[in-house]
Amino acid sequence: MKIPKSHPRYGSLRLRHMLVDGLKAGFVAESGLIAHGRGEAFDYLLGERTVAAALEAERAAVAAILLSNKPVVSVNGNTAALVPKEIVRFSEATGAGIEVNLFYRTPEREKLIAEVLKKAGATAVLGVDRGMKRIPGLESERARADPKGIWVADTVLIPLEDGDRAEALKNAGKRIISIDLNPLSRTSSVADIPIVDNVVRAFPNMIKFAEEMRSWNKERLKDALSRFDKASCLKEVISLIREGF
Ligand code: PTJ
Repeated sequence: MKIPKSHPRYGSLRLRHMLVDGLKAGFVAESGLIAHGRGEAFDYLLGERTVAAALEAERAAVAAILLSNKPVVSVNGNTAALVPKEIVRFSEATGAGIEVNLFYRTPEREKLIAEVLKKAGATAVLGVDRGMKRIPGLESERARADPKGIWVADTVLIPLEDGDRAEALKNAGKRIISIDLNPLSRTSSVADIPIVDNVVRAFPNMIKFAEEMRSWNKERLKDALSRFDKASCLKEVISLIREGF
């Protein structure tokens, strides 16, 4: 179905259709549509915009990634459907690796997502070979970690993640940056830097920050990172939802 651009909910409907197309193509999980609906509800409560606290978290996240030795972006079905080009641009701007990691894993979905990312310009996609390691403390397929990627990463960016894996990655000593519209989720509370924003806004914002900040020296990046206060960031987002905007 073609959505008329004049439709007042055009932007929101477009995202839904990107996910439905990804489902039909076989790389978005059925539950991905339900997860998106939950995200939409929180996005609505936040006014479908990047709130100031999220923008601060995005700036801190870019500083953390630029300061890391081995940063990796974890990609699932929903993010591959919504922001494939942006993930590649972000990886180019920061040097972060790209790794496919799925909750509802099948080798077919893994392969299709790697193809989507390569079509979007990725030259290397991790997480699709044999010989994966397993993050301790996790029984789901999400435990898989590429020995050249998440396994050795010091910082992992996890958009739309489940709390169990966020916690297991954190316990494995990694710095965790989440993108999750639910500020109350376990993922948001476990993350070192929780970005409460829609991936479709967070990635473009972070690409802009990365393009500006990649010329900064370490001291300046460390200073930007040290200004970030996770507790007040989450508090601000939750009070915006409670009090309205
Ligand atoms: O592709 P797979 O197999 O790895 O499966 C992916 C899903 C998303 C189905 C899986 O990770 C899952 O079940 O996730 P959860 O536990 O439902 O968590 C998804 C979180 O992402 C929820 O807290 C949503 O509010 C949030 N969310 C949904 N859409 C967006 C979002 N956050 C940011 N941007 C969005 N567009």
